[in-house]
Amino acid sequence: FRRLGLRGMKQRLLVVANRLPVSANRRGEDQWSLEISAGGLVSALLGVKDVDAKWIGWAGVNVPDEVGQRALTRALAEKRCIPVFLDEEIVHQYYNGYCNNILWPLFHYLGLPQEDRLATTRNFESQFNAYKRANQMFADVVYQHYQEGDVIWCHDYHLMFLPKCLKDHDINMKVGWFLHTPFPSSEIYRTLPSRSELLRSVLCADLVGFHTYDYARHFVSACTRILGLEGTPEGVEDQGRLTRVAAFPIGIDSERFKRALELPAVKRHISELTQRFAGRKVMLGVDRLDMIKGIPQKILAFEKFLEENHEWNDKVVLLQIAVPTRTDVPECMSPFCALSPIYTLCDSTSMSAGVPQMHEVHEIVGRINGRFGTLTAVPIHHLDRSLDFHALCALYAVTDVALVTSLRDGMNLVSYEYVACQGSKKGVLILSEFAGAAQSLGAGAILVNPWNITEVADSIKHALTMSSDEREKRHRHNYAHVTTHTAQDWAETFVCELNETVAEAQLRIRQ
Ligand code: ADQ
Repeated sequence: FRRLGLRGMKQRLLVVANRLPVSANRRGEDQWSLEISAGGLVSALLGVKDVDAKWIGWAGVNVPDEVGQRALTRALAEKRCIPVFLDEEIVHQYYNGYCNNILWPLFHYLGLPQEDRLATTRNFESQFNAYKRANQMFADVVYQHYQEGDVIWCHDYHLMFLPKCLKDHDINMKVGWFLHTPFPSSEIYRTLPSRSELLRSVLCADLVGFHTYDYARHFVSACTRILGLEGTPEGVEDQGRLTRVAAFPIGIDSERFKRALELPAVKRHISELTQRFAGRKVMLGVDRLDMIKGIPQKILAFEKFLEENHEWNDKVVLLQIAVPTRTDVPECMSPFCALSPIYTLCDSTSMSAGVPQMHEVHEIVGRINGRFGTLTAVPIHHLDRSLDFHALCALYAVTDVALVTSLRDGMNLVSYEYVACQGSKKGVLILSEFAGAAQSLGAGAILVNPWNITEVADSIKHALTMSSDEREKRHRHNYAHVTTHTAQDWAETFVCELNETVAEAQLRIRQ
């Protein structure tokens, strides 16, 4: 409370993200049913004391009529959410196009799809214009709800133009922007045609945050190399005005996971799973079906492990839970055509996954199960779906090894969630060195290059045969990190830092 420096008042916080943390279903002309999705950001902000937060974002549905819009606005108000209404065309150009077909792959060091490259280049300008229009629509809703002193926290690559829109409207707004994905090396970033305009807009924010120090450093180098501005240890300076740039690694609400493990329903799941897989080691992958998550590479590595370690056939099972996300983004580079193998509110729909990748994964899984399965057991259980929270916690708890092999990932919360649920089992985490989480869990996890399937296969063997002493030691390190660097700390630190940054800037002006 003191850290927020609010002198007895609750800090009003407007959280602006592409998606609201709800799914909305229309039940009639003026009837909506809403379900809150408890993503990382939601639980992070719920845990921050003395903050009065409201959400501004798109509800993920097209509502062309005014009756529907008014009804949805009313229903959302009860959940402290404020909708931005985007029509189908703008969603297509801004969201499917510019955000998910251009920024998402670029920020994850993946190339554009070969067949789409020219079309993307041709459509670039119209998609960028739609992106700016959409950002302006978010800003318009912020203006309607803004009160002096509010903190405005903009999230992610969908809203890089928003800080500029807000500051153009009122220079005194306290604006922070946080990126949930990696920020790529300036050598990659500089290929973006709208590179300067986006950087200049982000620099309008008072505080710019990233998951890791490396992403922050890449951003500062992009500003120095592309805009010719001065990078300082504090951030980026432009004509005497400082934009503070820093790393704020996100965490999870680890207590929520620990509490869930005590629930009878979760205990029941755990005992069912334990019986079901008795006599076999269980390995787990939980990912969105997105090219950045490296699911095909992970399964190929598992195949290699089985090929080279016949004694493990029938004694280990891989459970891969892959929730399909977006299927309407023109797909998708094969994950193998990346530029460089040598590259919650979590927005549940912002991933360019797509049907072809699902087919690719099915094909590999079918082949491996055909090759190594028996009449009574298969080595891979692959599910194309999301699991509810209790089932997910139970799976995390019974698993001997978790495999997180993202080709790139801003942070990766699955690795944190797994560790939080492993209090008694002390399972092993195999973690991609290209996930932000590698910087915090690197000392406890086995780090791998996900492109090197031989290395991943060897790590699987190492994990399965690891001594209990080593497992214990590795787990202790990770558990201490996950339970002390929580989502609440992350959100509180960001908001505090934003308040302080603005206060210091005002002081400098007065002096
Ligand atoms: P995501 O790419 O969505 O987030 P991640 O951080 O792993 O990646 O979070 C995924 C969340 O979805 C986790 O809470 C997980 O439990 C849940 N989830 C995934 N698959 C699921 C399934 N099949 N069933 C049920 N739940 C599932 C983006 C960035 C990340 C960054 C986060 C937060 O891409 O790098 O860590 O934002 O900043």
